[in-house]
Amino acid sequence: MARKPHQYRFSVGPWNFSEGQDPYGPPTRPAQPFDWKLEQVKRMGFDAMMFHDDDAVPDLDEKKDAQIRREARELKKRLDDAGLFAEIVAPRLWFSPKTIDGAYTSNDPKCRRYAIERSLRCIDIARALGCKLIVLWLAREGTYVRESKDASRCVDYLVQAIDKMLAHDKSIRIAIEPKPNEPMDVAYIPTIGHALAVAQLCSDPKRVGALIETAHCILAGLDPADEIDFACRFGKLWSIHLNDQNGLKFDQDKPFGSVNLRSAFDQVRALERHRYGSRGECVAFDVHPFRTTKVEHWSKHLENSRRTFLHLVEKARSFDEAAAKELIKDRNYADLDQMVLEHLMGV
Ligand code: GLO
Ligand code: MG
Repeated sequence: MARKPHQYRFSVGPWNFSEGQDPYGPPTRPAQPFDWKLEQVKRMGFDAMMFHDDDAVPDLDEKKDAQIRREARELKKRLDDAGLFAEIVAPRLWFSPKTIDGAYTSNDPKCRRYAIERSLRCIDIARALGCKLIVLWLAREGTYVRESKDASRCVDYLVQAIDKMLAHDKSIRIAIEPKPNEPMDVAYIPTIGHALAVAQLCSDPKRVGALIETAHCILAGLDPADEIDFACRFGKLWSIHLNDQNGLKFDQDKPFGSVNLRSAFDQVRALERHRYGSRGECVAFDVHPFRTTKVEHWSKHLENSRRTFLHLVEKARSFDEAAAKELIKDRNYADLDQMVLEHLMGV
């Protein structure tokens, strides 16, 4: 019997309304307050927002616990009023002077302690927002100089930090977002396999999973659809950042499908195959506007990514699986290849 198709829920972060600055030039759009972003998310009909801890509570390092909790509760109320929820909260562990040499894997024990303390505050914020999923993008966990750190000891540091977080709140789950490089030359958790291996060393492996980002898989030279399949086989895909990336260069965060529509189709097909979203997971687009984007087109990259995604859901659901099966049985991959192309071209 055919399974009933499920609906997807969509999520976006305030950082996805970026102002166009790059290492070579200043912003091209004026900074907007959080309320403007919230308004855009509501207007576009997205379901949820993603937060860094300091998107939710700015300057939290300067604030006392009670104030942090109060501000987070106020934000929760604004989200409730807007009919939105917080999908994830992620500690921003790459801005502070204390994370210059890494956060959990810094060579300085004081800095490692800061990173853990900050992560526990992040969990407090998530709790006040009614959010159970903490995302760890391990931005600075890696090296510029190979000999500066011991990669094996760094695995222990990562596990120790995650264990402290798991112990701080028994109801949260942690999703590791792998990325092979940028800002680091070489990162310690470059792929989903690394993330899931680290999860196995933690005190409660069931509560440690992954978030996959398309661009990060491509930067690692991997196929995003295969990474999705791999994580889903372990029941570990708890969030996803769909976007696109034109080869091996800086992390581009282009609109979903804008470089490789076929790969985007394969990613959607993998999500459909595993009924991603039917257990409450969200589809997030970690995309940025082009630097050239005018103020009046500021949200287009998000709306367009969702449009492409939904079209591809239709394409995945209308793909002639029986015909594909016959071609596979006959090892006629030439016609299978063409069948995919013609299905995408609508001919
Ligand atoms: C950067 C990451 C970043 C994270 C975000 C949430 O390359 O994709 O945008 O997704 O900080 O942790
Ligand atoms: Mg991301």
